[in-house]
Parts: sequence; structure tokens; C-alpha cells
Amino acid sequence: MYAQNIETDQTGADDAAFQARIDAGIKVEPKDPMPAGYRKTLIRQIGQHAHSEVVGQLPEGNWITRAPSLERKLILLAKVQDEAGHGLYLYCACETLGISRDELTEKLLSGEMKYSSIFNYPTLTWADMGAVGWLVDGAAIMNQVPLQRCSYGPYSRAMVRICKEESFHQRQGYSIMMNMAFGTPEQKEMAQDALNRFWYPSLMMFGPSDKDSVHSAQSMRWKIKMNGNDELRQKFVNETVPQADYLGLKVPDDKLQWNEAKQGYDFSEPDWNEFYQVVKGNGPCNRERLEARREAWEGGQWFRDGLMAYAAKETRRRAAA
Ligand code: BYC
Repeated sequence: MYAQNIETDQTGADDAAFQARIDAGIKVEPKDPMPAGYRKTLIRQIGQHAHSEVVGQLPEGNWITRAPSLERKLILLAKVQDEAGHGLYLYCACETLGISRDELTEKLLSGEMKYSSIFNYPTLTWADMGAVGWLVDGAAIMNQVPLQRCSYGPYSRAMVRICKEESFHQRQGYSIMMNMAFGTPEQKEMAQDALNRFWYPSLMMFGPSDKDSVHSAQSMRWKIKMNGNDELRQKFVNETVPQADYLGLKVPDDKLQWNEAKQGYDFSEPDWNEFYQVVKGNGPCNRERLEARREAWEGGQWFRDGLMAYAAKETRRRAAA
């Protein structure tokens, strides 16, 4: 039933009338008519976003047992739990479009659906927890704050709560970076090394340049995306460079320079060949990440079976009462 809804426009939305509603700022709700392409694009984007949150737990989960203090361990645990929560809100939002969580997971594990390229990079030192919070969550906020105003009601509402939590995540990352950058010379060196490794992968999070972006134009018309990839990347660079300056760290880009005329920084593009390789599954940690998700999914089968058996038993009990 679900697949049919996705492939064909069963709800029969008239494109012009639908676009007029979007242009008027009216939110689309799950039972409203919508073009098949709109539904499909949302499933792709929200599903990819949900997968990113869940896979995003892995690089940080790697450091929970090695956090340098009890306080840092508690904060990191809370953050990683938040990511699981974000995944749940987003899977729920996606399910309102007529696809089940099981189907979404199968598509992730088969490689048909993606997750953010950033999580295919390893977290090698404690300073990486700082860089991930500061840069990765910082980039996520830049992208997600505008999505609170996106046209699909369940997605926009999920984003409100997610953004509040992401801003705590970003601050905890920056707080780690401050401790490291203002700490011993060795700590500062670790902070610089983390920035060096995470800078360009963070810029890639916004997706390819607008000229190479396949979906941006249509997604922006539908208000599934509120901004172009390059615009958000530029805003991220403009906000982040002064933060690096404050830390006394150097952004690893010799071409980085303030441009008075555009009131923003000129900066080097990431290596887009590397980006496409990572997206295709050939990044440093792609196999490891998917394997961890596969193990978790297969290992949890007995528990899901138990829940289903209990739900069936309860339904029978209520019917008999
Ligand atoms: N990684 O036409 P384009 C987070 C793909 S993490 C992998 O511009 P679109 C978090 C794209 O899917 C962030 N793939 O695409 C933080 C498309 O391929 P397909 C997760 C990417 O969708 C800390 C192709 O490249 N956030 O939240 O218009 C801890 C062409 O691109 C990437 C979201 O998902 C990438 N970076 O724009 C835990 C936010 N970039 O699908 C979690 C919502 C592009 O045609 N998503 N591709 O095969 C978005 O805003 C948009 O989907 C994107 C891409 C800006 C990411």
C-alpha cells in the first residue's frame, strides 16, 4: 500500500493549485493532497536526515567510554541520546508520508538511501568531539533553522525541537574547543588538528554547489528547502571563521579572506571528487558505519518481534473483553 502511494500521485493534487498553497505559506499536512514528486522528495530528504541522526551517534559514541571527566561523559551521553531522539522524530515525520520505518531502514542498509557524508570520517582524538559539536552541529543548525519554516507540517514541527537541542550540542562542542585551545600546547595542537580534518568535510555537509545540485531548484519552489546550498555554506563560513580566530586556531585554507564588497569571506571549495566518493560509499568509514547499523538492526529483531507479539496479544485481549 505504501509503495503505491509513493510511486503514483494517488492523492491527485493539481500542481498549480498545490503550488499556490505553498506560495501562500499554507502548510501541507499528511492527509492533504500532494504531488507524487513532493511526497517522494520529502521521503528522500527526511529519511536521509533521520538516518544521519542515527548514524551520527556512532562517531561520538566511540568516545563515551573515553571522555576525560565524568562531567564530559554525562554531557556526551546526553548529546548522543538526543541524536537518537532526533532520529525518532524524523522517522515519525517520514512515516506520515506513507513509508514505514522498516522500509526506510532496509533502504539505508541496501545503500539505496544515504546519510550525511560527514559521518563517514573517523573521530581520532577527544578534540574531535569538540570539532564535531562546533562544526558539524554548527553546520546542521545553519541548515535546519530555516527548515522550521518548511512547507511540510510534521517536518517543520520536528525541526523546532531538534534545533533547540542542536544549539546546546554546538555550544558543548565549542566549550571543548575552548578548553583545548586555551589549554596546554599539546591540547591546542590537538584542537588545530581536529579543525584541519573536519573543516572541509563540514563544508561538504551543505551539499554540492548550486550549479551541481540536482534537487535544489524544485525543492526550493516547494519550500522543502528554504535556501540554496552555497548560500548556507557561505553563512556558515562567515559565522565560523571569527569563532576560530577567537580560539587562536587557523582555518586550513590559505585562500580564506574577508571580502568587503560581498560582506563575507572568500574561501576554497572542498574537494568535490572526495565528496562524491564518500557519498558513493567509498569514504574512510562508510563500510564500518553501515555494518554497525546492520548489526544493530539484526540484533534488535528479537525485541521488535516481542513488541509485535505483545501488541497482537493486547489487541486480541481487548477484542475479547
Ligand atoms: N551527504 O541536489 P542536492 C545532522 C546528495 S547531520 C550525503 O543538493 P538536496 C547531525 C543528495 O542527497 C545533517 N549526500 O541534494 C548533526 C543528492 O543525492 P540523491 C543531516 C548528500 O537534497 C550532528 C545529491 O547529493 N541534515 O543533522 O537538495 C549529529 C545532490 O545534492 C549530501 C539533513 O539531512 C551530503 N552532505 O540537498 C547528528 C538536513 N549533500 O539523494 C546529526 C536536511 C548532498 O539524489 N537535508 N547529497 O541520490 C538537506 O537540507 C538537503 O538534503 C541537503 C542536500 C542540503 C543535505
